[in-house]
Amino acid sequence: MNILKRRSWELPEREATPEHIFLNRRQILAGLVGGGALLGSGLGMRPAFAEDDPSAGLYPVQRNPAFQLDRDLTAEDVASKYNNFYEFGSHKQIWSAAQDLKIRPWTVTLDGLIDNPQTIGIDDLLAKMPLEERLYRHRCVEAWSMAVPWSGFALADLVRLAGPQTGAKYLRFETFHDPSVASGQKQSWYPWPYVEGLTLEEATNELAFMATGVYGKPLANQFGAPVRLVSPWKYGFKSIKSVVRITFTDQRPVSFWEEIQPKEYGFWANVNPSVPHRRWPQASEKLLGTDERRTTLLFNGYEEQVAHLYKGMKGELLYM
Ligand SMILES: Nc1nc2c(c(=O)[nH]1)N[C@H]1C(S)=C(S)[C@@H](COP(=O)(O)O)O[C@H]1N2
Ligand SMILES: [Mo]
Repeated sequence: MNILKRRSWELPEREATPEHIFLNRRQILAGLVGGGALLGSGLGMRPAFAEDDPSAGLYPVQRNPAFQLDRDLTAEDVASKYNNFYEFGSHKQIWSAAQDLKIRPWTVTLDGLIDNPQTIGIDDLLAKMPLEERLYRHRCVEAWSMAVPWSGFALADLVRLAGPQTGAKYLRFETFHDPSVASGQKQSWYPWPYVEGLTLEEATNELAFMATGVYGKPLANQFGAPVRLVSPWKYGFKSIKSVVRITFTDQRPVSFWEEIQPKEYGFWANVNPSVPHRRWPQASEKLLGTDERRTTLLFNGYEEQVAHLYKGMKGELLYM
């Protein structure tokens, strides 16, 4: 009876509960082999975070006080062990598998309709960009949310570096493609590599951010190291991880999820509590790591910063 009554939108919550059990088991397991310090060597497991990241010395960076939260930060341990990163599996416990991703050397290619096409090493890029910390909410389309301190730089600064030409209307972002490291990419029914897109206007909005760190350290692999997009007024799937290419184009990009299921996932994907997903409501969200559910806010609470971008747009599915 319960099974029949259970709606699909409850899935994320159901997955969230077993997560605690998973963690407890892991801790117990660690205890059995003599403590957390052995996690890296015992049992063939890898440490959750790369200690040898060459950019470690850059963090922590100064917090930008313009970005305030209406809730507590999600605990680091919770946010780093509940991730969507389909390249490493279609479940939430990918943090361990994601440690296989080699994040040096790493280059980001800027190409398309720009004056300064280039392929730039991540450390050169980090040296060029003014880094800051921002506290942002993050709302997954699956109706869970978190609040995290990202470090990185405004996407607008990267756009300036690229020098868009007239005619450039969109940014098309692409994730790495390496099935030998990311076993999810061996699943050929997914349209790899992961692709996302923004309009140039969205990309130069003050909120659009490229994260290179989180919790005062370089990004751990599972968060999308070494550089990922953060567009907090949109559903989380827009915030593409481990970016290797940004193409400036006059064509609207078709994103990974849009290609898989265009009836459920569109280009705009702005958060709106009154527009349900086809299979579940979006009115509220579960705060990761707590028992709390909260009412979801229009544009995830960033209405003031972004609502003007969509004023007067007609015939667009802005909220899926
Ligand atoms: N390349 C890539 N980027 C991705 C995803 C993914 O599977 N692959 N998942 C997206 C989804 S659905 C969400 S909710 C966020 C999750 O980010 P987090 O794991 O840092 O919380 O990453 C987004 N970016
Ligand atoms: Mo998501």
